[in-house]
Amino acid sequence: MSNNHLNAPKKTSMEALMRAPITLADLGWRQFYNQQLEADEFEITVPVRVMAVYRNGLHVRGTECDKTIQHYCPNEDDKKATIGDWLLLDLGQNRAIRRLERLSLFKRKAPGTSRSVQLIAANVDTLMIVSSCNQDFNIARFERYLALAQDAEVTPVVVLTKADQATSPEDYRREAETLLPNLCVEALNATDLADVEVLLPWCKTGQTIAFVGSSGVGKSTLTNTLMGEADIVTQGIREDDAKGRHTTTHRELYRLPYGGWVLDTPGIRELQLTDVEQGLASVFSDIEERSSQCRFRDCQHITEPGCAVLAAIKSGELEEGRLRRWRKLVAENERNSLSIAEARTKDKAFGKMIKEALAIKKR
Ligand SMILES: Nc1nc2c(ncn2[C@@H]2O[C@H](COP(=O)(O)OP(=O)(O)OP(=O)(O)O)[C@@H](O)[C@H]2O)c(=O)[nH]1
Ligand SMILES: [Mg+2]
Ligand SMILES: [Zn+2]
Repeated sequence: MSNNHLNAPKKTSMEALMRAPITLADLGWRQFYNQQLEADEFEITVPVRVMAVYRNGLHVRGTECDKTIQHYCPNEDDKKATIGDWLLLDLGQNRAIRRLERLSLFKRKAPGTSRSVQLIAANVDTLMIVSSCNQDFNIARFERYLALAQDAEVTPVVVLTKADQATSPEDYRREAETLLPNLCVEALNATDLADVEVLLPWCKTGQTIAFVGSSGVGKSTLTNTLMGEADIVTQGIREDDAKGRHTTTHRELYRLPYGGWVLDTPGIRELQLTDVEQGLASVFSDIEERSSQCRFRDCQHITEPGCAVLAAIKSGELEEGRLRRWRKLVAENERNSLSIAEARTKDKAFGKMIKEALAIKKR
C-alpha cells in the first residue's frame, strides 16, 4: 500500500457538485490551453471539453453549456476530436471552430484490416491500466499499455483487481512492479470503496483518469465504486439499452464526487501499437541502452559478434522472453505506423486527383 491516501481529495455530495457552477479549472482547463487562445477568440468563442463521442455528434461541456454539437472535422485523423479534447465553440453557430493542442493523446491502430488510427482519448492525466489477480495478468499486455502511457507522457498506474479472490495478490503486485522503475501498482477489490480509495490522489479537481484493459477486469466496477451514490454508469445502463452501453465503443467522461473525471472504456481485445517509438524505447530502456553498446550500430541482436544485448542474456541480466517481446512490439509498431502513413498518402493523392478532375470539368 502506498502513502497516497494522505493527500486524498475530499468527497463532495453529488447534489452539491451539481448545484455549484462549474469552472474551467473544474473541467480540467490548464495554462497550456489558455496560451493557445488568440485575443479575438475570447469574444466569439468559448472553450468546451468533449465529454462523449457519438456517431452523430459530440457531447461537449463548458462553463455555460452542456450540449451536443456536430462532429469536428470527422475526415482528418489529426484534426478529429476525441473524448477529453478541448474545442473552441462558436457562440453563434452550434459548431467548433478549432481544436486546441493536446497535453496527451492515446491512440491505436484501428482493429481489423483497416489501415487507420483510432483515437482513444485526449488530455488524460493518469492511465489506469487494469488487470486482475488471475489468468488475465499478462506481462506482455502490460508492456503494450505502458508504451502507450510513456509515449503520451502520461503517468501510468497499474490496478490489479479481484485481489479478494486471489490467494496471494502480493505476488502479482510485486511482479507488476518490475515492469518500470517507480511504477505505482495497487492490488485491490474493485467493489470495495475502502480499497479503491488508494486511487483518490489521482482523482482531484480537474484531474482526468482513464481505465483501460481487457473486458471483464473491472473497469466499470471501479468507475461505479468511485462514483458512489451517483452511480451514473449503472444508471445509464438502466435508462438505455444495456447492450448499447457495454458492448459498443461508447466512452464517456464522468465527474467524480472528488472533483476529477473518469473515463471508463470498453474492453480492448487487442491493443495494436502505432507511432509509439518513444514509448517503447522508454518501457524497454534496459534493452535500448544495451543496444547502444553493441559493436555494430545496426546490430539486430541475433548472432552478431560483440552484441551487448546477447551478452546480457547470456549473463542472465536480461530475460530472453523480454527481448522477444521487445522485438515483436518494435516490428508491430513500425509495420502499423508505416501502413497507416501509406494509406494516408494514398487517400490524399486520391482526394487531389478528384479535385483536379472536378476543376477540369468546370473549365
Ligand atoms: N470479487 C470481485 N469481483 C470483481 C472485481 N472487479 C470486478 N469484478 C466483477 O467482474 C465482473 C466484470 O466487471 P466489469 O466492471 O463489468 O468489467 P469491465 O472491465 O468493465 O468489462 P468490459 O466493460 O467488458 O470491458 C463483474 O461481475 C464485477 O462485479 C473485484 O475486484 N472483486
Ligand atoms: Mg465495462
Ligand atoms: Zn546487439
